[in-house]
Amino acid sequence: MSGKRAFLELLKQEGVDIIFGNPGTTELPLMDALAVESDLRYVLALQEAAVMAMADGYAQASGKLAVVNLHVAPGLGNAMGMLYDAQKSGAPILVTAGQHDQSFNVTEPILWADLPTIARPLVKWSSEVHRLADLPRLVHRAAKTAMAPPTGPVFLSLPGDILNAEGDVDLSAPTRIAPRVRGDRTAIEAAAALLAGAERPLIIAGDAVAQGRAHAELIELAEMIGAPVYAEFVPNTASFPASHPLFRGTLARLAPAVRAVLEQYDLLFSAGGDLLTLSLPSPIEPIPDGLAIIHLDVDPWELGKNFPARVAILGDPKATLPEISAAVRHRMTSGDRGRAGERLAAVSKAIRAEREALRAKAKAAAGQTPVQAQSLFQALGAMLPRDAVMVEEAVSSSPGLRQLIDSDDPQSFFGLRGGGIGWGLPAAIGVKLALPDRPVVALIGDGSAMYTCQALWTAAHDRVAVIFIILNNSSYRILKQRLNALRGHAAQTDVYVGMDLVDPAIDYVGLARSLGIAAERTRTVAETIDLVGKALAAGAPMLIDVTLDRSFKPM
Ligand SMILES: Cc1ncc(C[n+]2csc(CCOP(=O)(O)OP(=O)(O)O)c2C)c(N)n1
Ligand SMILES: [Mg+2]
Repeated sequence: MSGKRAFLELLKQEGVDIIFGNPGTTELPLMDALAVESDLRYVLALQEAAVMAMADGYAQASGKLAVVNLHVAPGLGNAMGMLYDAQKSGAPILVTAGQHDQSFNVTEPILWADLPTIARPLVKWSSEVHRLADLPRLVHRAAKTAMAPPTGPVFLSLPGDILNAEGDVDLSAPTRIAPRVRGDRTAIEAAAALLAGAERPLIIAGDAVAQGRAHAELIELAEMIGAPVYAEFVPNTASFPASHPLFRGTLARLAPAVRAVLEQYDLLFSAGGDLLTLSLPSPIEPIPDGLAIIHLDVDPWELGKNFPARVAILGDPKATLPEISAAVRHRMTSGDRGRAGERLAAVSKAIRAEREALRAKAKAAAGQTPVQAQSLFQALGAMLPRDAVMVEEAVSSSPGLRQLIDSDDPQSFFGLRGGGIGWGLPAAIGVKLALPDRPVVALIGDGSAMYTCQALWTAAHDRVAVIFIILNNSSYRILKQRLNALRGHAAQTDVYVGMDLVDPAIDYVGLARSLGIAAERTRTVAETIDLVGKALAAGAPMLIDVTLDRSFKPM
């Protein structure tokens, strides 16, 4: 068997059905093998950042191994920003790149560099194949490592001489590490003792809850102790059903805002929640003194990483939460149960009132032009079918999004965890490829869309029916907000250098149409909703460029 054929057979053994890539000469052996391959689909993206983010969306939405194939050092280089995002979201991706023949590399040919070294800081494991006989072991090791909790990207360099070599190849077989690791019994009892008697508990729900499909298990615990559930600081999954009465929305990424919330509580239970990825330094400690922390996570690195945990449990939420709930139930006195019941009623009532107020405010502004983002989200929330999947890179427009659009099942929402913008537009394509029967709506900032707008061509070419909504405030609004808050020269002179996307205004409609996507500009919520309805019915990709309010100063 040839190396190139063996590689494809190995991927199929690993359950792979799509390779996301952008080819060059060093990938030609692979492209040659794909010419006679019918079980693996090659999805071409026209820039490597788009390739990587598509694979990320696909991996997250499918829970399966995604495969990426890039072109030597510049191809890998272009993909690095999105590889960073994939690392932060723990997307299981086998990133591969073609390399020159090993005997040629000593001359330092064009595009050559030491690829595993470049990829290494952003992946769980990084290597190169040096003998055809090692190819199966290394591919299986790569796939096993990417899929092992905590999941994440891995890198494998594929020299041309390995792909072109012929020999007897034993394909061997995949390994999957069973993910349902149960937490330590003693730690579970210690956690239960704290939870049963807590006066003012809160829960932060993280990605592991959605990835492990543990909504029901977390709901059981939250209702039992009457605790509100916050989405973690940078939510990139629906870690809790948005319409549940205890869902309190997303915490901010700034220490003072986090502290203001946490000060209301005496016990924090983090179910795989991120503690804490903040976006700016602050002299204010986000965690108040006296807030006890119970931290459950699939990744030992995250446990107590920044703040000491009173109880740290290494375990999978799906497997461990029922044991915690059982232990809490066993320990709760009738007094505890009474107080928890009162909390459940009071917290649900407060959350309902808050949500209704937010909805009413958004509705009241629905006729305004330019469009207010929250009014658009409210209207979308009211019209989208229950199985709609949101992909979010709304940046400064994101507050309130999770409360205004009900994303209720674990695959119903994907957001930008890593912070490297340009992720959302291609990620939405990957999500739709993973969930072809569900409507996928991507909410993308105008600035963010420009990093990877080439992905629109892939949506057109591969008929991937995503509805792309460009939240167009013709600016890097979040940067203006942050710069204004610094109260420096920019705030005094009202000059914001490098943050206005005007003169010329970007023609997203023309851009999308040039790449084969139907597109329209809208100036009202009503027009936008009307178009979304038409796009849903058409089942084809569409871009809607919504002119948003660009004001950024606090009222
Ligand atoms: C790869 C990358 N480059 C630059 C940045 C810095 N950055 C963060 S937000 C932002 C602007 C986002 O603009 P837009 O998508 O229009 O959202 P808005 O702030 O207007 O809501 C920039 C440039 C980043 N996070 N990632
Ligand atoms: Mg913008």
